[in-house]
Amino acid sequence: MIRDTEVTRLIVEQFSKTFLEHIHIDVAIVGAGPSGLTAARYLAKAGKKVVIFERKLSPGGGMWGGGIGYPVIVLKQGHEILEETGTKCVEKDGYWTANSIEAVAKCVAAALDSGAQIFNAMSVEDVMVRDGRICGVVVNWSAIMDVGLHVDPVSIEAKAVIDATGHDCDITRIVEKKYGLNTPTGKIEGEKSMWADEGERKTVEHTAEVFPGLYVTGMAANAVAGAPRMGPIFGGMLLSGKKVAEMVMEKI
Ligand code: 48F
Repeated sequence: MIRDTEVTRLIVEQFSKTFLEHIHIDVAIVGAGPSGLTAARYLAKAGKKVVIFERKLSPGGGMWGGGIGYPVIVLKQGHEILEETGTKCVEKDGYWTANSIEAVAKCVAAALDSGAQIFNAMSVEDVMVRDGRICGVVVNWSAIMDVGLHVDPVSIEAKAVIDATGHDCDITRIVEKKYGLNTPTGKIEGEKSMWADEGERKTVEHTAEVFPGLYVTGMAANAVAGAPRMGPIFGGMLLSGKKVAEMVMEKI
């Protein structure tokens, strides 16, 4: 016989236990798009305690829909990073293509298998700062934030925070507003119009620590630095995710 309240107890008990095991972590990654998932995989594989906080129910960010909803992504570089997850990449005319649904599913699975934790439906709404350094994130359920309920969030301590929130560069925007950034101009330059070749190069180049303890990766790196968007080509996201993982590993 199934006892309904046993289902309740198991869910609440299991989630509370997992959450409490992750209130002091090495790296908090905000956003489970391709760059965040890749960073999480490499960091967790290196033995770091990593959590991705994802605002939506489904991790995957902008990769699900390929281009114009056709579930295909294109890569010019970095296909080997995707292949490490088990995603099949097909070479054609100097490019690689992959099924976007397979790519998301396998990037998520690879991050989890490496030991990263994903908390979905949870938004990061602020950071923690001590002695001029980011030392954690402030989180709340997305549903609470979407409805606009006046419910206070809770905090998670982390040695490093990675902003992988894509075009919005949500976390860097919060820090810019309150403290300014350690970038050449000290502010967010804003994403420029589509130019895949330049955007792909710049997203890796601009993957950086923009405030002590805060790193940007993926499209957030281009939005902060004022570089172009690049549409449904994803090699730069993967390379940026790998680069940010290496940068963080050197520091913590
Ligand atoms: O947008 P997204 O996929 O970021 P990315 O890894 O990749 C960009 C590409 O998908 C595409 C592109 C390819 O060339 O340009 O756009 O840079 O994933 C960002 C994730 O962050 C979540 C959001 O729901 C999405 O899944 N997110 C955004 N803000 C928050 C957040 C927040 N404050 N808290 C938690 N999650």
